[in-house]
Amino acid sequence: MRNTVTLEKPGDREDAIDRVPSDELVDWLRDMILIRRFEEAGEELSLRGQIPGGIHPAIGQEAVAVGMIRALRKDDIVTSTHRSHHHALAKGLEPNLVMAELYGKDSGVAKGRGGSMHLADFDKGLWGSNGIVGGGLGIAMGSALGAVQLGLPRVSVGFFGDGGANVGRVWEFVNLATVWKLPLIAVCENNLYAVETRSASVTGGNTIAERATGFGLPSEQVDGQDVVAVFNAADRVVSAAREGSGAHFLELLTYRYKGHNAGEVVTYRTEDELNEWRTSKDPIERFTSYLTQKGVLTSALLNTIDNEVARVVADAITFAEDSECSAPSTAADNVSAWNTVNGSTR
Ligand SMILES: Cc1ncc(C[n+]2csc(CCOP(=O)(O)OP(=O)(O)O)c2C)c(N)n1
Ligand SMILES: [Mg+2]
Repeated sequence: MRNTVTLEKPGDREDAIDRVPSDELVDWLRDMILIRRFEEAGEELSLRGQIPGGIHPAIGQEAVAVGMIRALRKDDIVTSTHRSHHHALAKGLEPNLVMAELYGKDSGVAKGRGGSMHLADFDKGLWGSNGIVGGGLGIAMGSALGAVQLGLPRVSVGFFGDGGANVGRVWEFVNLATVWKLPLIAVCENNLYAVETRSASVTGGNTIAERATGFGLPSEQVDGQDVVAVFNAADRVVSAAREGSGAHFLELLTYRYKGHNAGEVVTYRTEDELNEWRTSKDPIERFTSYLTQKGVLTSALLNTIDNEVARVVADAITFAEDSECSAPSTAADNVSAWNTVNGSTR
């Protein structure tokens, strides 16, 4: 691993994980297993042609979403990327409505207009997944600026990938968020690849986290396969940002087990590399062991969770398949331009 830039940790503060009740920790594991099973089902449905358009599974990246988002309050804001289902489910969007959106059905979170890359639920604080690499961070920055202007105590988290970290606009957002001391957490979800490109082959400097320090931002690189480490880091920066310390940067090291999109034939990495991540760093396995050692999880409880999650995913598929597509006559609804389809001039 390359050099790490660590954020100063207040000496008198216990790790945030120690304050989380046991039943909540079990909920985190349930969320992580739900994300994995939802994504596995989504990939299979996509390959069978049930889901139109592409999807980008986040299998392997569950701890990033759950660890970050569990450190937030419900009214804190998240913006996501093209790889977004894990963020959406961790932010509390209903699996039925997310699955229906992937199917392009009227009952989906965006009425089937957006699909996988345009999940949004303003009531739940998800201000959109985003097909424009690095674009979501700008929306999170706008949300953080809005919070300051309106005097709202909310914090905004903008996710982007290692590919996004090589896009100029990301650093424009980071710069302004620093200068304006916005309550923004910029989170680079570094899964080592951008489509077929190995991040290390196109990324200068020691770490992505270190780049942020050049803008004067507190910045930290964290093991993104350890939900406890992600949560502890997230809690530190979210609390600090909420108290007015300004923007923060986290680089979370993670790995996607599947191709860039469902069905991609992966030719650009070795089986050994994949197996190493799957066997020795799997976030669900690691958290399962952690909870078992803590005496919080038994194999019977894990079995119950597995069965519950299987039911939730099966119900989501049934819900999506039974839902209707939007009526063609509504195709131009919510289009913010003169509506010439049905003759209205607004
Ligand atoms: C501005 C822009 N450029 C290029 C693309 C095509 N594209 C889609 S995903 C992607 C790779 C993104 O990699 P990364 O940011 O590491 O996210 P990951 O897919 O690994 O989650 C690219 C280049 C795009 N969607 N938007
Ligand atoms: Mg990537």
